[in-house]
Amino acid sequence: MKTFFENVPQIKYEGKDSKNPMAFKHYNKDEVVLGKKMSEHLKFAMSYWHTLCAGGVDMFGSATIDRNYTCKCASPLEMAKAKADAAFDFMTKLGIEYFCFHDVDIDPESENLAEFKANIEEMTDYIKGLMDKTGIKLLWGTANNFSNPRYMHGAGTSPFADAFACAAFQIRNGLDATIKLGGKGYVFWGGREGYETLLNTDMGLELDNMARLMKMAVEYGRSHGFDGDFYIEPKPKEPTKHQYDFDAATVLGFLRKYGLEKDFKLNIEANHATLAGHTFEHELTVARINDAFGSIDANQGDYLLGWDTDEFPSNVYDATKCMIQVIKAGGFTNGGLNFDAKVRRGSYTPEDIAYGYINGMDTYALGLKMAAKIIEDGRLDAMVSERYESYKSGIGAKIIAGETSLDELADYAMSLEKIDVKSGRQELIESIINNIMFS
Ligand code: XUL
Ligand code: CO
Repeated sequence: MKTFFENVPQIKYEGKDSKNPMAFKHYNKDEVVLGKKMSEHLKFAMSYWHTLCAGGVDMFGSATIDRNYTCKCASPLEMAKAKADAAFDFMTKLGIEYFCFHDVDIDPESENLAEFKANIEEMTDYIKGLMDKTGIKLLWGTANNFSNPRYMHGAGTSPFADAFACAAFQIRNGLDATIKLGGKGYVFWGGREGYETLLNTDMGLELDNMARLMKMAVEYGRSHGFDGDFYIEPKPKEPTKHQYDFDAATVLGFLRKYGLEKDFKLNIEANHATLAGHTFEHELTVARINDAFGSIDANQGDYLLGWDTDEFPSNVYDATKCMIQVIKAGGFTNGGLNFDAKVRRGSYTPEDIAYGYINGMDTYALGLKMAAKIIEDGRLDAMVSERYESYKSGIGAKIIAGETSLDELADYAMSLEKIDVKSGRQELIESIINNIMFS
């Protein structure tokens, strides 16, 4: 029988000189980098929604990608099962060990909530069978609390309690599914948790309610055996004008205000970082230094467009800077690297999806190798450490130890004949990085 990814062969590592488009040039899963296999460092995951569901619809045009996984005459559940077969076929061919999903990605949605719940139970049974057969694992699950019209004003932050209750229903399903499939993560991405105008919005109540819903989710999850991490995935805007989970720093403030920081970590997405006016590296650093680094949604935006283009990552510099942060954070524990990325609308064949993943995985394999080279070289870390040398002795050491006062510092400043402030050496550092990467 014809299968969706029939033109995608088993993808093997052939090395950097290979010209085979259906082969990895850099991702060699068993190769050891900094004492760990590449596959363990990277923990690649497939996003079910972009890979199996997105049809290429945009504001000006309809779907370009055929998403019929079996005869169009099939029932919604038969279609969902055929889609799951295609998903596991694709992951097996690419050697991707994890996947991530929203409830509605795997499950024919129904306005009859009892039927919706029954469908997800049937589909998770089916997917569990595929997981057992292939050894592929669930990285994280989530609920799509943003597409259905009932969430037009938000879900956990909706002014309408009925919509809030529906969000709770979907989160319970999402958690049940995640627990059943052994997932170690559950994501909250607040797609419509924000506002269009403050003129009709009670921001205080909406944020309190969002926290209430998250607390209920934690209580439910923990009492039903979920021992993984809850994640918030920051994003500043789109679809709403302003989203409450604006960026990593904003989310940390929210988690701490409501006492949620023990259960929640951050899922940092590259394109969301750039939409917030930050680099991906910045958001990862904020998460890391606050012990909140959890997982990654890997993709990239377009420098000229102000929305979430979710392109497959191909920028090796960004991947390198990302992997430096991942390594410094001690690597992934429950999290991993989910390709929240889609092919362009004009790249409408199943093979294009494979090319996207192959290049995305190769980009991160290169990023990992480059990050390891930069760390092993040691020059960058040494320069950073030297830059803060003044805090290792004298008055600087007293500042760090909390053993000085404003009075003592002011008198010290007045006694200085020469103020010691050195060059930042940015240009030199950038040339050293190029030298390490391309030597
Ligand atoms: C949307 C986005 C989501 C989340 C999961 O921008 O990134 O797909 O990753 O809901
Ligand atoms: Co995402």
